Amino acid sequence: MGIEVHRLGLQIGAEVRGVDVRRLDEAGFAIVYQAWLDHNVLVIPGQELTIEDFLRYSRRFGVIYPHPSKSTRHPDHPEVTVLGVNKFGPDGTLDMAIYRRGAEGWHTDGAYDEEPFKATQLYALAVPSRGGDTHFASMYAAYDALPARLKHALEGRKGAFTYGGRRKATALLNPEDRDWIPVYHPIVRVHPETGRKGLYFDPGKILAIDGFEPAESDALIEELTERMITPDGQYRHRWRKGDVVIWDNRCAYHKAAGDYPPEEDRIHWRVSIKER
Ligand SMILES: O=C(O)CCC(=O)C(=O)O
Ligand SMILES: [Fe+2]
Repeated sequence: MGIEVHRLGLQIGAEVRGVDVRRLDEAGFAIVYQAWLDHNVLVIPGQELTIEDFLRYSRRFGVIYPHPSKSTRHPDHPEVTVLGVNKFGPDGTLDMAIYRRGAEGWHTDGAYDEEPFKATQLYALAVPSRGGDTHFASMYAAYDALPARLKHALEGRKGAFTYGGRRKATALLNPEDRDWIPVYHPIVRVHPETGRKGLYFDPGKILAIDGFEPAESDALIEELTERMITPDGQYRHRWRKGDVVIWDNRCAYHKAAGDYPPEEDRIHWRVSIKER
C-alpha cells in the first residue's frame, strides 16, 4: 500500500491517504500508529465501514470502554457511543446536551477517570451542510509556551478532576451516576509513549490544583484556561462523510464547534480507547 502522511496543522494533525482501514497489515498499521504519535490527531478519509469494521480497527489501538453516558450508547453495541441522534425531545425541543455535546469548551476525554482514555475515535456517518467542525489543540505546544514561572510552579502538582467539574455539568449521565469521586492527575504530564511533556488540563472537569490555597488554585485554573490553546498548536477539522478521526487524549485537547443547523444530521460512531 502506498501510504502517505500529510501534515495538517503546524504542530498537530495529519491526514493519511492510501489506506483502507479494513485491510491494513501490521506494517501498514505501524506507519499509521507512528503518524498518530507524531501528529496526535489522525484523519483517514474515505472509509466505508460497518460497525464491526469500526470496532475491529479501533481495537488495534487498545481496549474499548463503554462511555459513562449510558443514554447515548448504541443499543446493540454499548461500547459504541452514537453522537447526534435523538436530538429532539417528544415535544420537538432541541436537547442542548446532545446537540452541543463536546462544545461547552476545550477538553480532553476521560480526565474524570483514574486512567483517562488514551484515544477517542470517531467515524462520520452524516455531516451537515455547514458548521459542525471539531477543533483540536496540542498539549505539548501549550506546555512549551508556558512561562518558566508556571512550568516551575506546576511541576509535580496534581489536579483533582470529576465528570462535571466545578459547573457540575452532568446532564448526559443517568441521575444515579452523577456522584463522582475526584481523581488526581499530574498537570505536567509525560506522555508514556513519546516521553514529551504536555499541559494536562481540562477547565470543565478540574476542581482544584493540589498544594495551593483555594483562591490561588482558582486563579491558576483561570490562567491555564487562557494559556491552554496556542495559535500554532491548533487544527480545525471539517468533516466529510467516511472520515475516521482518532485523537490522543494524552497530548491533545479538542472541542466541538456546536454550530451546525440543528435540523440537519451530524452523526458519528464514537469509541473510547484505553491502553488495556
Ligand atoms: O462531536 C465532536 O466534534 C466531538 C465531541 C467530543 O468532544 C467527543 O466526542 O469527545
Ligand atoms: Fe470530547
